[in-house]
Amino acid sequence: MISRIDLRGDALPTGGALRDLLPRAEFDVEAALEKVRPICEAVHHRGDAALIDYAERFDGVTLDQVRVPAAALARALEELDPAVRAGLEESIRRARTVHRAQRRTAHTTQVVPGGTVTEKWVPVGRVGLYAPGGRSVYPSSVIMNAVPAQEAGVESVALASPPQKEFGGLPHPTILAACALLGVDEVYAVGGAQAVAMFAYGTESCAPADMVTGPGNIWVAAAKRYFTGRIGIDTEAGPTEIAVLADATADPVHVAADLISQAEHDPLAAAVLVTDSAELADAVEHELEPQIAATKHVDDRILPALRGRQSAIVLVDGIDEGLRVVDAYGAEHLEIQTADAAAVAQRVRNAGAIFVGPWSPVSLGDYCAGSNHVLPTGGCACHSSGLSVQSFLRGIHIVDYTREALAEVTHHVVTLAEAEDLPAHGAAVKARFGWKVPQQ
Ligand code: HSO
Ligand code: ZN
Repeated sequence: MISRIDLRGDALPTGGALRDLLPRAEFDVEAALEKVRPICEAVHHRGDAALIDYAERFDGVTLDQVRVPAAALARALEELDPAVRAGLEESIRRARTVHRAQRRTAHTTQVVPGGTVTEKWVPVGRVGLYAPGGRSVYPSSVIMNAVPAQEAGVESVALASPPQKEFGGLPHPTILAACALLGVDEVYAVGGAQAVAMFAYGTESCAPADMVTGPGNIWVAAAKRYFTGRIGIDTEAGPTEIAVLADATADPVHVAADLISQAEHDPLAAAVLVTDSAELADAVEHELEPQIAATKHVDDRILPALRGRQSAIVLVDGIDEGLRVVDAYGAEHLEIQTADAAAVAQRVRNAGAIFVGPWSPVSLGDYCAGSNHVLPTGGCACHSSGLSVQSFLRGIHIVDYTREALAEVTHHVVTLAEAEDLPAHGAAVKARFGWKVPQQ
């Protein structure tokens, strides 16, 4: 069902060698780049006409416009199941509480008397959010993208999601309803790489955006890579991952349920259990079968995910070694199911988000913890964070020196400029003092 990697006994390898022992799914964004290039160029040159052509070709719908009319958003909200509406509203409320607390205020540092540097935080002007269609219609992801952008103060927030044949060429109604609940009223029925291109270049209907965020398939990831440097992006989203660091005190029923919960997303999803208890490993494996038998998405997603090379039970000598393994892996989601879980969680360095103890499953974080579920995958947690208010802010330094404060440091500037063979740099300062270095 799920492979085992036994790292007990010998000393663990270090650094990259340890990481290489923990295989990941193939997700070759580079290969997809070649395919998205002509799509992006077509959108650049033909604008809305190209978007309409791709909707016909990839989504099987004939659109006469790509912008979703306001009435369709209002209707989707009216027709939304009240229980789903209540769940989305609670999710939005909790996410707003957490993300509001992430706002940053300007800070001024007096470097010397008369010389200050202020760092002010300015939201990105316009953001394009992407919400997938098909297998992954997640209104929760609309929330996780829109809330941090809104709380950061982004003035213009638009969303694209693929047109759905069964909904008359509109994006899925729960996506539209989530937009309506969030106050996102600029929505486009555009999917895949072409949606990223629409936001990057702009078209007749859609103004260009400064940044594109949100999960998507490999084509969306490739388009984000294509536009890197031109627009801002969040990290490229790969298949979802859960790692569980557990000891003998963990409940195998919980651990198995949580592994299955993320395997449910995708045949390439990764479920990794790291434990120092062979008994727990056996019990979890034993528990997987009945739980899988009782759920949906078994043959198309859960079984291929658990059997895939990206999923494993990793046996280690102790929790210290387990921590080294989960740090080397850098999971998108990491659960700590050990004695004294909060203390163990404090010692983790690499993870997109950490879920502590038996009552904080990843599914809670997916919907209603208040935390963000757009998180770094593929080991990017070693250098990047999940989506937050910070993702949508730019810190701008404001340098403000008086004549005296500049005079005092001029000799250093001139010396450093000369050391770099850039005399005009030094001259630009000396010009203010009669082309001389002022006396100290
Ligand atoms: N676990 C997914 C997000 C999600 N789960 C959406 C349910 N809906 C990646 O973090
Ligand atoms: Zn999930």
